[in-house]
Amino acid sequence: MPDFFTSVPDPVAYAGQPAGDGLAYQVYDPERIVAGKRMEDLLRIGVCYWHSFAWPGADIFGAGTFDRPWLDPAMDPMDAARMKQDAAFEFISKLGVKFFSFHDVDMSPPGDTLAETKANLDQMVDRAGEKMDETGIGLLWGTANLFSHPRYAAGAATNPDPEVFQYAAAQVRHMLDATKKLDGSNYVLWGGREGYETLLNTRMGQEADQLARFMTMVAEYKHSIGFTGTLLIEPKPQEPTKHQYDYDCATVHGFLERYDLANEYKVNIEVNHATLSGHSFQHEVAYAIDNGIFCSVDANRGDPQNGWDTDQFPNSVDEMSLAVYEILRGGGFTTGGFMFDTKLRRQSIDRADLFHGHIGGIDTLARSLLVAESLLDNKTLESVRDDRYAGWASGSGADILAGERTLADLADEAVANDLEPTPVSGAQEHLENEVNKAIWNIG
Ligand code: XLS
Ligand code: NI
Ligand code: NI
Repeated sequence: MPDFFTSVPDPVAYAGQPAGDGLAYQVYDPERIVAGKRMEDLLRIGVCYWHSFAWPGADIFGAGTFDRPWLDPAMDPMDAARMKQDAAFEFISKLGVKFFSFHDVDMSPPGDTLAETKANLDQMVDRAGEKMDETGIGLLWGTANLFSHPRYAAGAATNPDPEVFQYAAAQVRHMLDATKKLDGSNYVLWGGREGYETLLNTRMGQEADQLARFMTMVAEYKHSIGFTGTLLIEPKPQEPTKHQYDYDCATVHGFLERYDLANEYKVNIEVNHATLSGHSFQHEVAYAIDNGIFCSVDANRGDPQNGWDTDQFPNSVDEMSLAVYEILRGGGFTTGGFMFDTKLRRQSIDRADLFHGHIGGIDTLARSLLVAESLLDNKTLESVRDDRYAGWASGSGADILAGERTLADLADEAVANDLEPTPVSGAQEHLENEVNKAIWNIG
């Protein structure tokens, strides 16, 4: 196919200043060294296939609005898949980022039988492999769509019907094979419809056991084929089901511990899912890092007035900086990265709009990274946190943590010494101002 995105420079470059047409990076400079690493290697930016190329811009009240010729139902499905793939790789290489992610159904059409569906996927995956070799673009993660087809209306692994579980197993096996073939860094399981609408017809305990069995089989298969990427769960509290089982990082962590899977899975934290669960994104990242399950991020944002997953492009440095700070403090990404699980608004119908969304979001992340570096270098938060917890580093505090004191012995000592702890300031406003200073002053 001839180029589709003809109105943008190839590639979009770092300009360091506002570009008149907005089609240049102001902050994202892949070569810039931040915290000892190239910015590109730290951020590990990815483009998603589904919202960007497989979604027509439809909503529940209206049809697609976007200019995506490959979604025309009159086209031969494999021709359409090839045209879509060409446009996707053109977009990603023009954007100048290193990764992408996809679901099986984003990349290839279903056949009349499961075997045909698999053959279509294999063909498109081989073709994607050639494109990846030509462009140097890598696969951040692969995943299987276990939620769109009507067969999954009552869940995939948590479906009351074992045949649906089996169908899902076939899909995941094919996508794990595909992800390995494309040398993917991770494999993601987002819960999809693993949850419930009403307890009137649901056995929660039974469904949890089914989900755990499925995840155990996935981990076993991963090892049997020698796939070395990381398996990821993507928590989400609700939507599409009223109550999703993978509610948030803490819920997922508890589940993994309960079923002895904590060594096999980490989390892919989506910003919009974090806020839907009533947490901040920073909270979810910090929880995952502190509990050893952090791996990757779906970078997007919600709208504070909407209670659903609006998947908007990230554009708040204030919100992102604190989360990126936690990521950097935790040592940065290993196999994970920032996947743009983002969609355009339905009225953004120009081909260049997809670039504007990504460029703004990537610049937001790049600037947040610089803020995070400055907060870390200046120990703005760490020196205060160190002082605040200093009592636990030695003396009685350290003894308590080491298990060397009992409740009774602490109580006796408190009475004998007439203990009277002195309150100290939490200095929240001071710290908020310090964070703002970093955001405003960073070069
Ligand atoms: C939906 C999820 C989905 C996953 C991939 O809310 O974010 O897009 O990232 O299945
Ligand atoms: Ni996501
Ligand atoms: Ni989402």
